[in-house]
Amino acid sequence: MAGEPQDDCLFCKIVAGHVPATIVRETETTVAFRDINPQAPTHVLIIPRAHYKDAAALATAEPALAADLLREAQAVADDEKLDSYRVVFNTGAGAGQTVFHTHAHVLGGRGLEWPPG
Ligand code: DGP
Repeated sequence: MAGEPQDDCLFCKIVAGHVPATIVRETETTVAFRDINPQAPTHVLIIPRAHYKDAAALATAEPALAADLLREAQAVADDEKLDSYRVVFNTGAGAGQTVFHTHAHVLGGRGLEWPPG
């Protein structure tokens, strides 16, 4: 069923507490934790507790939950005292998505170039 935990999903295991992570924020619907391979001084991943494979699937099924991720991105930025930051949803393998459970990357704490690589 849509949104149900998947046995083979790494981020579902983090939500369940079966895989350790450095969690920085939690809400009823989301979990935010530090990326294991940080690309900036602040690199936090924000995920919905519910399993959707990517941002598009989440936004279609539960738009309010997609909005929760963006609100939490600002909360992370506030916690980390970031004046500016970048939110990235890699969507599809060709765009660099490697974990197929929706996640927002929140990056900040250094100058960020545009265009991204
Ligand atoms: P993406 O490539 O957009 O699917 O991002 C997946 C991110 O997940 C990547 O930046 C590395 C991070 N990651 C992978 N495995 C783990 C893990 O076990 N723990 C944590 N904290 N992050 C992970």
